Amino acid sequence: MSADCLFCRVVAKRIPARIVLETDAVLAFHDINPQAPTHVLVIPKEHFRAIGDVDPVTAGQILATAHEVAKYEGIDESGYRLVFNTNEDGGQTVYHVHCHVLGGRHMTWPPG
Ligand code: IU
Repeated sequence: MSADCLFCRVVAKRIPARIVLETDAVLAFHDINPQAPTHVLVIPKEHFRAIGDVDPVTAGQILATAHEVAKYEGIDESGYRLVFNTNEDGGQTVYHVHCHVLGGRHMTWPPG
């Protein structure tokens, strides 16, 4: 746990979140400022700054859980988008790696 990390505090249940799924390794919860009808964040419980710092096993757990979230939210067949905003140009604002699961509407391309 990183003492000043917001998402570590969510993992520790010190900050409330609307949890969708939880395993020993990862937590999925609704984004506080949703950008689509479904907008869930999947995070590892262990603190990693960004996707480049994550080991392959944990990365796989994040992706597998993201798909489970899509199934749980009923958007796996209609379609969804997974996003890892990474570092400044990537638009990352919270430096505890997280996978955005977005769906429930048609996504445009390219992203802004
Ligand atoms: P980003 O990829 O680092 O920009 O995404 C951070 C996300 O975390 C963003 O979508 C916020 O709305 C979301 N979030 C949250 O769900 N709860 C919070 O307390 C804070 C940010 I601060």
